[in-house]
Formats: sequence, C-alpha cells, structure tokens
Amino acid sequence: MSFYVTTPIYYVNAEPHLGHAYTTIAADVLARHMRQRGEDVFFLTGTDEHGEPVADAARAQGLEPKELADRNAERFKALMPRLGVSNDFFIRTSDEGHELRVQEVLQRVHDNGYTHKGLYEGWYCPRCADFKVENEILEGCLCPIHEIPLERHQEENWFFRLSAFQEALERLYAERPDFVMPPRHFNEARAFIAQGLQDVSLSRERLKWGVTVPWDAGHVFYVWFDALLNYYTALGYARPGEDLTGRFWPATYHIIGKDILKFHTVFWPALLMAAELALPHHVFVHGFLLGADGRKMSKSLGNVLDPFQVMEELGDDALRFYLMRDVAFGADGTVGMDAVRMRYDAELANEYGNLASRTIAMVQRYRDGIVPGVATDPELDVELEGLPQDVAALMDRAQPTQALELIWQRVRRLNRYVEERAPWQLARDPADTAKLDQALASLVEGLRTVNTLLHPFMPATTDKLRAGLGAPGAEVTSLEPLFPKRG
Ligand code: ME8
Repeated sequence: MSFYVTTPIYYVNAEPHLGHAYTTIAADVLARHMRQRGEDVFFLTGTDEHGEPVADAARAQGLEPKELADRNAERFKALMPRLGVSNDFFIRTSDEGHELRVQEVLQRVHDNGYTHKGLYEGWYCPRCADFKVENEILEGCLCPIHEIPLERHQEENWFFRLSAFQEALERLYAERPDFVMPPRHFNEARAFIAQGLQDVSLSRERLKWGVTVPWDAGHVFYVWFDALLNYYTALGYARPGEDLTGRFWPATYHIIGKDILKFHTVFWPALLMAAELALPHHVFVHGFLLGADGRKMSKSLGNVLDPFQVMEELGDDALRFYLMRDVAFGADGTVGMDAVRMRYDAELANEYGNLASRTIAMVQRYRDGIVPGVATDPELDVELEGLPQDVAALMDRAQPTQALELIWQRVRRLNRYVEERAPWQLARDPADTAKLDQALASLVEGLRTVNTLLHPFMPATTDKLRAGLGAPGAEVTSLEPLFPKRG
C-alpha cells in the first residue's frame, strides 16, 4: 500500500521555529512508522516562497525576493536532517517543475469554467496573505492570528468559483467523517461551509513575485493556490525522469496546524474537484504550541521555545520525544524548557535509558554478555502481546501521542519487572539459574520490542540501542548512556 504524508510548506519570510519543527516531526514519525510496516512511503515537506509577505520581507532587507527565498529555504532544508526528519523530497515553490504544473492545473480549472474576473475589496492581513471575513476580525481591526492591524485592499482579480462547490463540499463532509481529523476540526470546517461559500480571489495584479497566470500574463496566482498545489506538483518532478503521481496520489495525510484549516479543508478539496483530481484521504489538523503565557508561540509575540537550544542541551531525540509526548497531537498545549527538562530526567534518563543500561549490564555480569536462549516469561508476554497492533491502529489514525503512551506503559512495566525478579538476588543461588535465564531473556526481548516501536519517535537513540542489544543469540555490548544524567 502507498502512504503519502505531507507537512505545510513553510514561509521563507521568517526563520524556522519550533512550530515548524513540530509539524515536521509528527509527519516524520508517521512516515517512519509506515516504512517500518513495509508500506510504500513518500514524505514531502518544503518551503512556500511566493507572495506578498516574502516580497515585503525581501524589500525591507534590500534583497530580491529570490535571494531571500534562497537564503531562508536553505535554513529550512538544513533543519530537516538536524531534526532527524526523513523527508523524501524538499519542494520549493520557486522550482520550475512546480511552477509549470501549477499553470497546467489552474489552466484546467479555468478551462472548466471555474474562474471569473471581479473586484475584490476587504480587510487583508499581509502576514497571512489572506483577506479576513467580518466575524474573524479582532477588535481594533486586528488579524485574529497575528494580532496586527489589517489593511483595506481593493483590487481587480481573477476569482475561483468556490461557491460552485457548496453542495459538493457538503456531500463530501456528509459522506466522509474522517476527511478532516480530529472531529472538532471536522465540525469547524463543516460549519464554515454551512455559512455559505463565497468566491475567492485567485490572482494578484500588483504583485510580480509569483506564478504567472497563463491566460492573463499581467497577473500572478494568489500565493495560497500556488502553495496548496505543491502537494500534487512535487510528485511530478521529485524524481527526475519519473512521475510518481500514479503511485502516490491522492495523499494519505496532509498534516497541518489549525491556523490554515480553511485553506486545506475548504479551498483545497474544491480546487481539486475543479481540476478533476482525486481528494486526499485525510487532513489532520493539530493544535498550537503555546508559550508559557498561554498564547500561540510566535516570533511576533516573543514567547518561543527555541528548538536549537533543546537539541543542543538534551539532544535531537529528546526534542522529538518531548513534542510528541507532552502535547496531545491534535490539541493545544503549553511548552517550555522546564517541562522539556522534566520529561528528559524522569522518562528518558531514569526510565528508558536506565532500563537499557541495566538490562545490558546484567546480561554482561551474569551471562558474559550472551542473552540466554530460553523462552520468555509468559507473565510478561501477556502484557506485551498485541502492542505492535495497538500502536499501528493508533498511528493509522495519526495519534502518535496515544501510541507513545501505550509504548511507555510497557517501558515502565519492564522496569517494574526488573524490580520484581531482582536478578541480582537470583544470581546468588545456583538453584535459580533457570529463573535468571528467563528474566534476562524476557527483559532483552521486551526491550527489543519497545525499542522497535520507539524507533519512529527517536530514530538515532533506538538505532544505538538496537546495535547494543545485538541480534538474538549474539553478544550484547555496553553503550554510553542513551540519555546522560544532567549535571
Ligand atoms: O502557513 N504551534 O506557513 P507558516 C503549532 N506557507 N504549529 C505551528 C505553530 C505553533 N505555535 N506555529 C507554526 C504557512 N506552526 C503557509 C502554509 S501549506 C500549502 C502553506 C506550524 O510558515 C503549523 O503546521 O506560517 C502551521 O500550520 C504552520 O507551521 C504554518 O507555517
């Protein structure tokens, strides 16, 4: 089966921050998990480079838009391996392959009669690159997301006939309750549609930094249409000489933050219908990481937890673990450096790291490093039984936090097992040899199981431990502490 997962493509007018890392890590966890299950996986991330925000930011720095885009796209691209992210391609919307395919798809939308010319006037947020409707605008005429003043804009544009898809979208939501997940965001999207859809502007005339409208060369496409199409265009040119569209389209999961829900759950399916393309299976909408002040983390609010600080102090896998563990994926959650350190000490160092090091140490001390080739303890087997299937079922529904919790319960169970069996006592009495063999074999086997299931969350650490545990029958080797105690 094919599994195609995407992240939003990130604006290059700002530097990468924790929010970007968050979505990308979550998508990576799903991609790695599906690869472990032998699925045919394609995982896409990248940068959104056109539009007013980038043009404005470039101008402010005395640069051409492309120069700013090149510089910042590089930062996003470099972030991926740093986060242990295993994307199969990194799309940039300034790629020629992307631009050509955007023109091809939107020309089809035009030919199918879903565009018209008209005058647009409204309140516009330059950071969102979006007009705001009356009921979302904050008091004082501020953007509900960025809390900056909105601007009155009027322009002659090409419009996309979103209103033509009112019924088709209502039917989509009636027929596919898992098109948008989790349910609260499904309901939000459905309620937005139920209010009645208005046509949306598809092009910009004043702006030069964008993809040229093929039937009206004085316009570029509104950045959101260009951006959304990345999910489709990438498959056409990600592998030179090969078109992956048939193999991976439609996407299995688009993972997004709730700030861009309307675009992905209303505009995007309508656009795909207008272009006669298949719709994605699921849009999964996650919540906001909030600063200690309880507000959405953002540069402009200055309450950002710095992912680089976390990685430098505690390691990349600690960042990945923390983000998937501490904030229930799908809900909002507060994040902060103190909480990261707490999880690191209590769970990574004391529970998991400790379980790994004492298991290996006991096999070395009592059995010269060779894992006893005996059957595992049925009492423990029962408690680990079905775990891979349960984890898989949760991952199928994009619930990494719940999956991690199930795995962690077993990490704790294994630590309790060490205390219950007390191998150091069994080792004292030759009559307990068989019991000791069984306890050690069970611990190694249990650790192997949880370590495999943890791999998508903490790829580097679990690889180290897998090497230390060796193949069944082979010798275990001592490791440096997986998560060293902090000084
Ligand atoms: O919106 N908490 O790009 P963007 C959680 N280019 N996630 C967060 C977050 C936070 N505080 N802040 C950002 C764009 N994110 C468009 C997308 S897609 C076709 C075009 C994450 O750079 C989250 O995934 O503003 C959010 O949706 C995304 O970054 C917005 O990134």
